[in-house]
Amino acid sequence: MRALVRPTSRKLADGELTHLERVPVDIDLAEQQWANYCDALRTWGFDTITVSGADDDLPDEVFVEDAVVMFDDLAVLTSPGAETRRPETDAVGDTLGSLGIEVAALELPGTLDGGDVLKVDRTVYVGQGGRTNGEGIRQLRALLTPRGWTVVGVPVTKVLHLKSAVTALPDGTVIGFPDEVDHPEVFGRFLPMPEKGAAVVVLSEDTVLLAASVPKSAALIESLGYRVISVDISEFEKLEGCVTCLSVRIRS
Ligand code: CIR
Repeated sequence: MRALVRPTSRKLADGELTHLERVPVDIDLAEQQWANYCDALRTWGFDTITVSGADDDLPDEVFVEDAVVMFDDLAVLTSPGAETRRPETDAVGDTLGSLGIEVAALELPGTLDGGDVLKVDRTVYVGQGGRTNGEGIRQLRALLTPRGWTVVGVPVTKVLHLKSAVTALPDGTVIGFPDEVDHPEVFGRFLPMPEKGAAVVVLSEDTVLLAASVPKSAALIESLGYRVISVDISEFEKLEGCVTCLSVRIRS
């Protein structure tokens, strides 16, 4: 298993903000937290593939999940909804191409951020909100339907991305903090979490990665029979990032 990661720009503090106030960021701490996050991925069996060099003109580039989404062996380069983030896909596409991975790309006027894409089995929930528009969803559906995926659009109004609000446990149960979830009834099984930002990265069938900022949710998930790995990502949370956005898992 492999995971795509991208080092942080030293200008992370200048990244896009939608729902939070801008606060100072400790960039050295951010770099350390990013290294620890990558270590956790490697500990759980992922080879990390680093997208070429940090580019200080792309403050949000560390949030690599927004630039590409994997569907089986196909990588779909997104069409980021924030203008400042559009150039991020170039280096991601180059890295994937050099690995021999098949790459498709969404195009303007369609916009879609990877943070809006939640896969549960063969269903692809796509948040339609500030960053992703209907044309972006339409293009993704056209690419994926012939490949056996069902694309389901979900309005998102309360948070930046669909996956800021909801992610899925390995058993397919969708979890999230109810105040941040627009339409919990859309998901087959929805389990409320006690804290904002209770997002998981699935590391294996019985292990998930959570942010250190959500200990009650970690305890709840542990009580359901999962092993929970916690990582501190405080500096990325200041920029509206969560654990999912720092990597793209390639399971082929
Ligand atoms: C942004 O607003 O685009 C970045 N500051 C944060 C992106 C976080 N991405 C994600 O949760 N998938």
